[in-house]
Amino acid sequence: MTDTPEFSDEALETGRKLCAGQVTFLLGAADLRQLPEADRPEIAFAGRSNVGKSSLINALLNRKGLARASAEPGRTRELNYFDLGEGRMWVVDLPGFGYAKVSRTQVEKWTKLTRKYLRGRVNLRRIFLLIDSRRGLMPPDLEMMAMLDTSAVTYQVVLTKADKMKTTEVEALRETLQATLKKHPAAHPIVRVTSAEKGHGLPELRAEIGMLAQ
Ligand SMILES: Nc1nc2c(ncn2[C@@H]2O[C@H](COP(=O)(O)OP(=O)(O)O)[C@@H](O)[C@H]2O)c(=O)[nH]1
Ligand SMILES: [Mg+2]
Repeated sequence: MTDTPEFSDEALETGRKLCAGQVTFLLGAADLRQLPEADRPEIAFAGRSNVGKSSLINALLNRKGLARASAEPGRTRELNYFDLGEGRMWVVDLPGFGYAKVSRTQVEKWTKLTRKYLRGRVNLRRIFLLIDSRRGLMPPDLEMMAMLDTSAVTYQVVLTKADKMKTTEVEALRETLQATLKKHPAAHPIVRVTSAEKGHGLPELRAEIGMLAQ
């Protein structure tokens, strides 16, 4: 995975510093009325259950305890808010989707909440849509992308668990996805490849976050 440098040393350092800053769990919101003020840039992480969302957020922010905060029973169906850098940015862990055992009523509830959130959150800068490197795009991911396209929120695909695949395979998937994403109006053209386990791609993702916090 030899990328030509896309970020300046300064951008990488800005991202590193931001993500090494204080991060605290604020609240889990089951209703949009509970959301904190839209007074700062906001980013959100979305993905199918088990895609590696908690692991990636923890690895990015160098915090082991965060996952626990948002993995308490019930919390997994809420929008979990973290305050990054003492007021610099809201980081949101969106409820996982596509979980087979969830009832239809719960899916409908999730869809309604997410759609309202995506349409109404004015400070939302970008959604990171996590995709498992071993699986690629699955039907629930395509549904999520359709929802993001109609909400006109920029989303960037982030491949997770890259350590479980050969570099050539991950790169081929990245290329295919980037071609597919050209047809999606709200999609960011670059797909990021990450491994929460090995740390691959984390400095670059932190640099993106640092730029979004400006
Ligand atoms: N090999 C590998 N496994 C990972 C990675 N990230 C997550 N996992 C594993 O994938 C499973 C789901 O991870 P989790 O972060 O809880 O997913 P979530 O449901 O999306 O929050 C766990 O067993 C993790 O240990 C990674 O980068 N590499
Ligand atoms: Mg999780």
